[in-house]
Amino acid sequence: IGEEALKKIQEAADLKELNDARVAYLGKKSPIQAAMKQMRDMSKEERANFGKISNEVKQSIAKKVEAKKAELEALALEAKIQSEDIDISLPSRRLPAGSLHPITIVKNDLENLFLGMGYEVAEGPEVETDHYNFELMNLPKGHPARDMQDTFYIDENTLMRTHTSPVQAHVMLDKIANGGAQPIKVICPGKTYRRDDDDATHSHQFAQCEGLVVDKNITMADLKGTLELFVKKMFGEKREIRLRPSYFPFTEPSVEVDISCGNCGGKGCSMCKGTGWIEILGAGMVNPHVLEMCGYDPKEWQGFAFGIGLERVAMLKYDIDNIRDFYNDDLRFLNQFSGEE
Ligand code: FA5
Repeated sequence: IGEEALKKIQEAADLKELNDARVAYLGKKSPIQAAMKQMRDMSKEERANFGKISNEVKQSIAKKVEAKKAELEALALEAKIQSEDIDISLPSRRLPAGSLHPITIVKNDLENLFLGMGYEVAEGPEVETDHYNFELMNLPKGHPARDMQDTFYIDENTLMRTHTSPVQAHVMLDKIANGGAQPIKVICPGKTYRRDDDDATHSHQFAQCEGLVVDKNITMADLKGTLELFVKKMFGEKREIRLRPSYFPFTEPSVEVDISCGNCGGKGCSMCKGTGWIEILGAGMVNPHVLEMCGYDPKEWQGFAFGIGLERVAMLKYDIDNIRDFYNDDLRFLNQFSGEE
Protein backbone atom coordinates (compact mmCIF):
# COMPACT_ATOMS: atom_id res chain seq x y z
CA ILE A 1 0.00 0.00 0.00
CA GLY A 2 2.82 2.37 0.99
CA GLU A 3 4.63 2.05 -2.32
CA GLU A 4 1.42 2.43 -4.30
CA ALA A 5 0.57 5.58 -2.27
CA LEU A 6 4.00 7.14 -2.77
CA LYS A 7 3.71 6.49 -6.51
CA LYS A 8 0.22 8.10 -6.74
CA ILE A 9 1.41 11.13 -4.76
CA GLN A 10 4.46 11.55 -6.97
CA GLU A 11 2.22 11.43 -10.05
CA ALA A 12 -0.23 14.08 -8.80
CA ALA A 13 -0.33 16.79 -11.45
CA ASP A 14 -1.86 19.53 -9.28
CA LEU A 15 -2.91 20.33 -5.73
CA LYS A 16 -6.36 18.80 -6.26
CA GLU A 17 -4.99 15.43 -7.37
CA LEU A 18 -2.56 15.51 -4.47
CA ASN A 19 -5.39 16.14 -2.00
CA ASP A 20 -7.42 13.27 -3.53
CA ALA A 21 -4.40 10.98 -3.05
CA ARG A 22 -3.94 12.15 0.53
CA VAL A 23 -7.60 11.43 1.37
CA ALA A 24 -7.38 8.05 -0.39
CA TYR A 25 -4.33 6.86 1.59
CA LEU A 26 -4.57 8.71 4.91
CA GLY A 27 -8.32 9.36 5.24
CA LYS A 28 -10.83 7.45 7.35
CA LYS A 29 -11.74 5.16 4.44
CA SER A 30 -8.16 4.43 3.41
CA PRO A 31 -6.85 0.83 3.16
CA ILE A 32 -4.37 1.52 6.01
CA GLN A 33 -7.20 2.63 8.26
CA ALA A 34 -9.16 -0.53 7.28
CA ALA A 35 -6.13 -2.73 7.97
CA MET A 36 -5.65 -1.10 11.38
CA LYS A 37 -9.19 -2.09 12.34
CA GLN A 38 -8.08 -5.74 12.09
CA MET A 39 -5.48 -5.12 14.83
CA ARG A 40 -8.09 -6.02 17.46
CA ASP A 41 -7.93 -9.68 16.40
CA MET A 42 -4.14 -9.88 16.51
CA SER A 43 -1.87 -11.27 19.24
CA LYS A 44 0.02 -8.75 21.39
CA GLU A 45 3.34 -9.07 19.51
CA GLU A 46 1.65 -9.03 16.09
CA ARG A 47 -0.30 -5.93 17.11
CA ALA A 48 2.83 -4.09 18.24
CA ASN A 49 4.65 -5.03 15.11
CA PHE A 50 1.73 -4.13 12.84
CA GLY A 51 1.17 -0.83 14.65
CA LYS A 52 4.83 0.14 14.25
CA ILE A 53 4.89 -0.67 10.53
CA SER A 54 1.57 1.02 9.72
CA ASN A 55 2.65 4.18 11.61
CA GLU A 56 5.89 4.30 9.66
CA VAL A 57 3.97 3.92 6.39
CA LYS A 58 1.52 6.66 7.39
CA GLN A 59 4.37 9.01 8.34
CA SER A 60 6.26 8.43 5.12
CA ILE A 61 3.04 9.05 3.12
CA ALA A 62 2.38 12.28 5.08
CA LYS A 63 5.96 13.44 4.52
CA LYS A 64 5.69 12.73 0.83
CA VAL A 65 2.41 14.67 0.65
CA GLU A 66 4.09 17.71 2.28
CA ALA A 67 7.08 17.56 -0.07
CA LYS A 68 4.88 17.20 -3.12
CA LYS A 69 2.66 20.04 -1.92
CA ALA A 70 5.66 22.38 -1.63
CA GLU A 71 6.82 21.32 -5.09
CA LEU A 72 3.39 21.92 -6.66
CA GLU A 73 3.01 25.29 -4.90
CA ALA A 74 6.39 26.42 -6.18
CA LEU A 75 5.36 25.37 -9.69
CA ALA A 76 2.05 27.20 -9.39
CA LEU A 77 3.84 30.38 -8.24
CA GLU A 78 6.32 30.15 -11.08
CA ALA A 79 3.45 29.73 -13.57
CA LYS A 80 1.69 32.75 -12.06
CA ILE A 81 4.83 34.88 -12.34
CA GLN A 82 5.27 33.79 -15.95
CA SER A 83 1.66 34.59 -16.82
CA GLU A 84 1.84 38.05 -15.16
CA ASP A 85 5.01 38.98 -16.98
CA ILE A 86 5.73 42.74 -16.58
CA ASP A 87 6.89 44.46 -19.73
CA ILE A 88 9.53 46.86 -18.41
CA SER A 89 9.88 48.47 -21.83
CA LEU A 90 6.31 49.86 -21.66
CA PRO A 91 6.28 53.67 -21.24
CA SER A 92 5.27 54.69 -17.69
CA ARG A 93 2.06 56.53 -16.95
CA ARG A 94 2.67 60.29 -16.83
CA LEU A 95 1.98 62.04 -13.51
CA PRO A 96 0.45 65.47 -14.01
CA ALA A 97 3.26 67.97 -13.41
CA GLY A 98 2.70 71.39 -11.83
CA SER A 99 4.19 74.55 -13.28
CA LEU A 100 6.26 77.40 -11.94
CA HIS A 101 4.30 80.51 -10.96
CA PRO A 102 4.84 83.32 -13.49
CA ILE A 103 6.30 85.56 -10.76
CA THR A 104 8.79 82.80 -9.90
CA ILE A 105 9.67 82.48 -13.60
CA VAL A 106 10.34 86.23 -13.83
CA LYS A 107 12.35 86.15 -10.58
CA ASN A 108 14.47 83.24 -11.91
CA ASP A 109 14.98 85.05 -15.24
CA LEU A 110 16.12 88.20 -13.44
CA GLU A 111 18.49 86.26 -11.18
CA ASN A 112 20.05 84.43 -14.14
CA LEU A 113 20.41 87.65 -16.10
CA PHE A 114 22.12 89.58 -13.30
CA LEU A 115 24.22 86.63 -12.11
CA GLY A 116 25.55 86.58 -15.68
CA MET A 117 26.60 90.22 -15.22
CA GLY A 118 28.57 89.37 -12.07
CA TYR A 119 25.92 90.29 -9.49
CA GLU A 120 25.26 88.32 -6.30
CA VAL A 121 21.78 87.60 -4.89
CA ALA A 122 21.06 88.95 -1.40
CA GLU A 123 17.99 88.50 0.77
CA GLY A 124 16.51 90.55 3.59
CA PRO A 125 13.65 90.16 6.07
CA GLU A 126 10.04 90.78 5.04
CA VAL A 127 9.22 91.83 8.63
CA GLU A 128 11.43 94.90 8.87
CA THR A 129 12.21 97.66 11.32
CA ASP A 130 11.16 101.26 10.72
CA HIS A 131 14.88 102.07 10.95
CA TYR A 132 15.85 100.01 7.90
CA ASN A 133 12.68 100.44 5.83
CA PHE A 134 12.50 104.22 6.23
CA GLU A 135 15.19 105.96 8.33
CA LEU A 136 18.26 104.46 6.62
CA MET A 137 16.52 105.13 3.29
CA ASN A 138 16.52 108.84 4.16
CA LEU A 139 12.84 108.86 5.15
CA PRO A 140 12.94 110.13 8.74
CA LYS A 141 9.78 110.10 10.89
CA GLY A 142 7.32 112.69 9.63
CA HIS A 143 8.83 112.77 6.10
CA PRO A 144 5.96 113.45 3.66
CA ALA A 145 7.16 110.71 1.24
CA ARG A 146 6.31 108.10 3.89
CA ASP A 147 2.65 108.61 2.92
CA MET A 148 3.34 107.06 -0.50
CA GLN A 149 4.36 103.81 1.18
CA ASP A 150 1.90 103.23 4.01
CA THR A 151 2.13 99.67 5.26
CA PHE A 152 1.01 97.09 7.83
CA TYR A 153 2.54 97.66 11.25
CA ILE A 154 3.43 94.88 13.72
CA ASP A 155 4.17 97.49 16.39
CA GLU A 156 5.39 101.09 16.41
CA ASN A 157 8.87 100.15 15.18
CA THR A 158 8.21 96.93 13.24
CA LEU A 159 6.41 96.66 9.91
CA MET A 160 5.99 94.64 6.72
CA ARG A 161 8.60 96.14 4.35
CA THR A 162 7.14 98.47 1.72
CA HIS A 163 9.98 97.94 -0.76
CA THR A 164 13.17 95.87 -1.17
CA SER A 165 15.32 99.00 -0.71
CA PRO A 166 16.10 98.27 2.99
CA VAL A 167 18.16 95.29 1.77
CA GLN A 168 20.55 97.94 0.35
CA ALA A 169 21.24 99.08 3.92
CA HIS A 170 21.63 95.48 5.19
CA VAL A 171 24.17 94.69 2.47
CA MET A 172 26.20 97.89 2.99
CA LEU A 173 26.28 97.61 6.79
CA ASP A 174 27.21 93.88 6.51
CA LYS A 175 30.22 94.82 4.37
CA ILE A 176 31.27 97.51 6.84
CA ALA A 177 31.00 94.98 9.69
CA ASN A 178 32.95 92.37 7.71
CA GLY A 179 36.15 93.93 6.42
CA GLY A 180 35.01 97.53 5.81
CA ALA A 181 33.83 99.44 2.73
CA GLN A 182 34.20 97.37 -0.44
CA PRO A 183 32.55 97.27 -3.88
CA ILE A 184 28.98 95.88 -4.04
CA LYS A 185 27.01 94.36 -6.92
CA VAL A 186 23.79 92.72 -5.70
CA ILE A 187 20.18 92.13 -6.60
CA CYS A 188 17.61 91.49 -3.89
CA PRO A 189 14.30 89.93 -5.03
CA GLY A 190 11.49 89.44 -2.53
CA LYS A 191 7.98 90.11 -1.27
CA THR A 192 6.80 93.60 -0.35
CA TYR A 193 3.64 95.00 1.26
CA ARG A 194 1.69 98.24 1.09
CA ARG A 195 -1.64 99.50 2.30
CA ASP A 196 -2.66 100.18 -1.31
CA ASP A 197 -6.20 99.49 -2.50
CA ASP A 198 -6.22 96.43 -4.74
CA ASP A 199 -7.07 97.17 -8.38
CA ALA A 200 -6.02 95.87 -11.82
CA THR A 201 -2.42 97.07 -11.37
CA HIS A 202 -2.01 97.32 -7.58
CA SER A 203 -1.93 94.67 -4.85
CA HIS A 204 -1.43 94.98 -1.07
CA GLN A 205 1.28 92.33 -1.44
CA PHE A 206 3.55 92.24 -4.45
CA ALA A 207 7.17 91.49 -5.35
CA GLN A 208 10.12 93.68 -6.19
CA CYS A 209 13.70 93.17 -7.22
CA GLU A 210 16.21 95.68 -5.91
CA GLY A 211 19.55 96.28 -7.58
CA LEU A 212 22.53 97.98 -5.92
CA VAL A 213 25.98 98.74 -7.28
CA VAL A 214 28.51 100.63 -5.13
CA ASP A 215 32.04 101.29 -6.32
CA LYS A 216 34.43 104.11 -7.19
CA ASN A 217 33.69 106.25 -10.28
CA ILE A 218 30.15 104.95 -10.80
CA THR A 219 28.04 107.28 -12.95
CA MET A 220 24.52 107.62 -14.31
CA ALA A 221 25.85 106.13 -17.60
CA ASP A 222 26.54 102.83 -15.78
CA LEU A 223 22.94 102.82 -14.51
CA LYS A 224 21.49 103.55 -17.95
CA GLY A 225 23.67 100.89 -19.65
CA THR A 226 22.69 98.27 -17.07
CA LEU A 227 18.97 98.98 -17.39
CA GLU A 228 19.16 99.00 -21.20
CA LEU A 229 20.80 95.56 -21.14
CA PHE A 230 18.20 94.25 -18.69
CA VAL A 231 15.27 95.48 -20.81
CA LYS A 232 16.66 94.11 -24.09
CA LYS A 233 17.43 90.71 -22.57
CA MET A 234 14.08 90.51 -20.80
CA PHE A 235 11.75 91.93 -23.49
CA GLY A 236 13.72 91.71 -26.76
CA GLU A 237 16.36 93.67 -28.68
CA LYS A 238 13.84 96.06 -30.27
CA ARG A 239 12.82 97.58 -26.91
CA GLU A 240 14.14 101.03 -25.98
CA ILE A 241 14.22 102.72 -22.58
CA ARG A 242 13.52 106.29 -21.58
CA LEU A 243 14.56 107.94 -18.30
CA ARG A 244 12.27 110.57 -16.78
CA PRO A 245 13.27 112.76 -13.83
CA SER A 246 11.58 111.63 -10.62
CA TYR A 247 11.99 111.76 -6.86
CA PHE A 248 12.97 109.14 -4.29
CA PRO A 249 14.47 110.24 -0.95
CA PHE A 250 17.12 107.50 -1.18
CA THR A 251 18.44 108.41 -4.66
CA GLU A 252 19.72 111.70 -6.10
CA PRO A 253 19.13 112.24 -8.94
CA SER A 254 16.17 109.89 -9.30
CA VAL A 255 14.53 108.59 -12.46
CA GLU A 256 11.47 106.69 -13.51
CA VAL A 257 12.22 104.27 -16.34
CA ASP A 258 9.83 103.58 -19.23
CA ILE A 259 10.17 100.94 -21.96
CA SER A 260 8.86 101.37 -25.48
CA CYS A 261 5.49 99.69 -25.92
CA GLY A 262 5.79 96.20 -27.41
CA ASN A 263 2.20 96.24 -28.60
CA CYS A 264 2.26 99.27 -30.95
CA GLY A 265 6.03 99.59 -31.33
CA GLY A 266 5.98 103.08 -29.81
CA LYS A 267 3.23 104.54 -32.01
CA GLY A 268 0.62 104.70 -29.26
CA CYS A 269 -2.12 102.21 -28.31
CA SER A 270 -4.50 101.40 -25.43
CA MET A 271 -1.82 99.44 -23.56
CA CYS A 272 0.54 102.41 -23.36
CA LYS A 273 -2.42 104.81 -23.25
CA GLY A 274 -1.32 106.42 -26.51
CA THR A 275 2.11 107.48 -25.23
CA GLY A 276 4.19 104.67 -26.78
CA TRP A 277 5.90 104.14 -23.40
CA ILE A 278 5.20 101.98 -20.30
CA GLU A 279 6.63 102.70 -16.85
CA ILE A 280 8.53 99.77 -15.43
CA LEU A 281 10.82 100.74 -12.55
CA GLY A 282 12.31 103.40 -10.31
CA ALA A 283 16.05 104.07 -10.08
CA GLY A 284 18.75 106.62 -9.35
CA MET A 285 22.19 107.38 -7.94
CA VAL A 286 22.40 106.33 -4.28
CA ASN A 287 21.84 109.45 -2.16
CA PRO A 288 25.19 110.43 -0.51
CA HIS A 289 23.34 110.69 2.81
CA VAL A 290 22.26 107.00 2.51
CA LEU A 291 25.86 105.96 1.73
CA GLU A 292 27.04 107.90 4.78
CA MET A 293 24.40 106.40 7.13
CA CYS A 294 25.46 102.93 5.93
CA GLY A 295 29.17 103.55 6.58
CA TYR A 296 30.38 104.41 3.06
CA ASP A 297 32.26 107.72 2.58
CA PRO A 298 30.36 109.47 -0.28
CA LYS A 299 33.51 111.42 -1.24
CA GLU A 300 35.11 108.11 -2.16
CA TRP A 301 32.19 105.89 -3.14
CA GLN A 302 29.23 106.28 -5.49
CA GLY A 303 26.46 103.92 -6.36
CA PHE A 304 23.31 103.37 -8.37
CA ALA A 305 20.16 101.51 -7.36
CA PHE A 306 16.96 100.40 -9.00
CA GLY A 307 13.69 98.77 -7.90
CA ILE A 308 11.74 96.65 -10.36
CA GLY A 309 8.12 95.58 -9.80
CA LEU A 310 8.04 91.87 -10.67
CA GLU A 311 4.29 91.75 -11.36
CA ARG A 312 4.73 94.65 -13.75
CA VAL A 313 7.46 92.77 -15.64
CA ALA A 314 5.37 89.57 -15.76
CA MET A 315 2.28 91.49 -16.94
CA LEU A 316 4.26 93.05 -19.80
CA LYS A 317 6.08 89.85 -20.70
CA TYR A 318 2.99 87.64 -20.76
CA ASP A 319 0.41 90.27 -21.76
CA ILE A 320 -1.64 89.97 -18.55
CA ASP A 321 -4.00 92.85 -17.84
CA ASN A 322 -5.04 92.11 -14.24
CA ILE A 323 -2.58 91.74 -11.36
CA ARG A 324 -5.19 89.69 -9.42
CA ASP A 325 -4.62 86.80 -11.85
CA PHE A 326 -1.29 86.15 -10.10
CA TYR A 327 -2.95 85.59 -6.73
CA ASN A 328 -6.22 83.78 -7.50
CA ASP A 329 -4.62 80.31 -7.78
CA ASP A 330 -6.77 79.51 -10.80
CA LEU A 331 -5.22 76.42 -12.43
CA ARG A 332 -6.55 77.42 -15.85
CA PHE A 333 -4.36 80.55 -15.58
CA LEU A 334 -1.35 78.86 -13.95
CA ASN A 335 -1.27 75.87 -16.33
CA GLN A 336 -0.51 78.23 -19.21
CA PHE A 337 3.00 78.55 -17.79
CA SER A 338 3.82 74.82 -17.74
CA GLY A 339 6.88 74.13 -19.81
CA GLU A 340 8.36 77.57 -19.01
CA GLU A 341 11.50 77.48 -16.89
C1 FA5 B 1 10.05 101.97 -4.88
O1 FA5 B 1 9.53 101.12 -4.19
C2 FA5 B 1 11.53 102.24 -4.77
N1 FA5 B 1 12.07 101.56 -3.64
C3 FA5 B 1 12.23 101.82 -6.07
C4 FA5 B 1 13.64 102.32 -6.14
C5 FA5 B 1 14.68 101.51 -5.73
C6 FA5 B 1 13.91 103.60 -6.62
C7 FA5 B 1 15.98 101.97 -5.79
C8 FA5 B 1 15.21 104.07 -6.67
C9 FA5 B 1 16.23 103.24 -6.28
P1 FA5 B 1 7.92 102.58 -6.25
O2 FA5 B 1 7.05 102.89 -5.11
O3 FA5 B 1 7.76 103.38 -7.50
O4 FA5 B 1 9.45 102.64 -5.87
O5 FA5 B 1 7.74 101.03 -6.61
C10 FA5 B 1 8.57 100.37 -7.58
C11 FA5 B 1 7.73 99.44 -8.44
O6 FA5 B 1 7.03 98.52 -7.59
C12 FA5 B 1 6.65 100.12 -9.24
O7 FA5 B 1 7.18 100.58 -10.48
C13 FA5 B 1 5.63 99.02 -9.44
O8 FA5 B 1 6.03 98.20 -10.54
C14 FA5 B 1 5.77 98.21 -8.17
N2 FA5 B 1 4.68 98.52 -7.23
C15 FA5 B 1 4.58 99.53 -6.34
N3 FA5 B 1 3.44 99.46 -5.64
C16 FA5 B 1 2.79 98.35 -6.09
C17 FA5 B 1 1.53 97.70 -5.75
N4 FA5 B 1 0.73 98.15 -4.79
N5 FA5 B 1 1.20 96.57 -6.43
C18 FA5 B 1 2.02 96.09 -7.39
N6 FA5 B 1 3.20 96.64 -7.74
C19 FA5 B 1 3.58 97.76 -7.11
